Amino acid sequence: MARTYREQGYWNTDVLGTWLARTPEERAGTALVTAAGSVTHEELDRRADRMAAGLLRAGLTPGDRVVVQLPNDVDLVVLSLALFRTGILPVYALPAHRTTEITHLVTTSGAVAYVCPERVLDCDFRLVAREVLDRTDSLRHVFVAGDPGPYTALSSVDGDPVALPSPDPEDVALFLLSGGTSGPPKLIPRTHADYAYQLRETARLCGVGPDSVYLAALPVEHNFALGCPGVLGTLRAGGTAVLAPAPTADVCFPLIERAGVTITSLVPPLVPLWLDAAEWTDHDLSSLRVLQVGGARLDLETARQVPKALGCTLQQVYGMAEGLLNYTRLDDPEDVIVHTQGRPLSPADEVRVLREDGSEAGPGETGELFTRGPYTLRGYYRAGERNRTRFTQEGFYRTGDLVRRTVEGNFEVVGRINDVVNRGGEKVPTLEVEEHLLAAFPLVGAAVIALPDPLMGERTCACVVPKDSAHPPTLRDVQAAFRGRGVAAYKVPDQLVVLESLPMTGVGKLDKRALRASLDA
Ligand code: OOB
Repeated sequence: MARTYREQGYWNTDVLGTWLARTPEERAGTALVTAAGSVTHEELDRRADRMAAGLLRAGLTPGDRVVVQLPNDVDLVVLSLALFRTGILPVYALPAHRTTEITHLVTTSGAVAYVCPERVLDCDFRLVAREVLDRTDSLRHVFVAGDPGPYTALSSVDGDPVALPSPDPEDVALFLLSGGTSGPPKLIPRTHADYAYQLRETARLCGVGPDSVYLAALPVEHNFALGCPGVLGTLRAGGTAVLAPAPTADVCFPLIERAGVTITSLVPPLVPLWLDAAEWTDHDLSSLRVLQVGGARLDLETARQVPKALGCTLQQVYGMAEGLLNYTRLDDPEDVIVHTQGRPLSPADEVRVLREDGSEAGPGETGELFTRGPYTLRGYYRAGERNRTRFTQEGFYRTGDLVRRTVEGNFEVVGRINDVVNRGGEKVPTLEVEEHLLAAFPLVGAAVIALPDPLMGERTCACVVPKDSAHPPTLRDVQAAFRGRGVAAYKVPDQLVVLESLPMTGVGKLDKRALRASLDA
């Protein structure tokens, strides 16, 4: 397969981090915009080279792993480019992650460094770093954007540019996190060649070029805003990336007006909020051409309203950090754009929709999606046994998604096989939440299920059976316990149901279907 991808030009000598604008006019153009100011391509290039030199001077070496957790800001982009250029591998954590998740990422990746902000809202990340250092043994550096406290300031990672090794295009360039089908997130290795192909091809599909201005409203550490085409795809096409510290309309609308944003991406729960705000705003949003929506299912009514309310084209994106990306095309008929989640990005993407017995499902019939292609992983990093169940012998990735394919080849996502709550695009692994509940309270049993939610699509409902039925925990107790355990806020259950027992199947397995049905009733 690798030979085919090379021969057909999907993989070439392109590596990440080196595509910045070349002509003098391009180099003088704006690469990044934040609320605080802007940075040209030339300056971004220079700062990345200086940080690359600083990282090597600090003793990091190519192949080392670094857990990166920074808000959408210039530092995050400079650092990413510096890491790609040195062959040091970022492990992208989400801004919402806390000690539990960061500890897991450091342990699994064997990271030698953790890069975090000084603080965001109520969280002092230097305290997170302290706990992670106590619980792991590979970390040698903590770099902090802002006041470093006892650690090293990221701004001091600097040096006169040095000759850099050129990475092999088929080497791993970065790690993304799985949405977590069960348990904590798994690491997804993405190579220079595969990710560079994704960036080229997504920019082409979305019409992103030197005149494009992409707004990163979602966290840049997530595949959607990083590379679909996102910040990296826009930069390599010579365009401008705008970095928003939050995805809310009050933060993003002024940036859209100021920078003349042409394209942005959102998860579904944000869309109705943007549509409402657009009705009343004084900001000029007329530069916006494309709104990409993905991460979870977008409802029909909202989808229909987008073009009129925002004056732009809607593009549905059904993607995954593991690889495969599906898009509705900008010139698709309205019906396709509103009703489907699109079709594969690449002619080399192989997709199979299989019934439970493994046979091929027909058009319109629901089955599980299996996929293989030039930018889809062949195995999670250090996942051993798990890889045997998540991939077929021929290397197809089992997505766990239940889909239908229309006659024209567009997908509709109808649900999931695996146990995960899709909370408006944020994936909550139920097993992990159950483990936290059982560890925090004296319980006979715990089961976490997704319930339909008007805003989020799905919300997390924790069903617990307390040992002492006279003193059951309350939702507030649960919230406090999760905070105390240093778990990302999006994993805290939205609802708590106290039961006397949990329904079981014939063979004595927890029957979540029956549980869901009893709560619906
Ligand atoms: C994106 O990536 P992940 O890795 O956070 O989550 C992937 C899963 C998919 O397997 C599917 O279950 C769900 O999220 N999903 C959708 C969807 N897009 C993703 N479900 C229904 N409709 C959609 N449009 O979520 C992601 C990565 C790149 C681009 C966009 C989204």
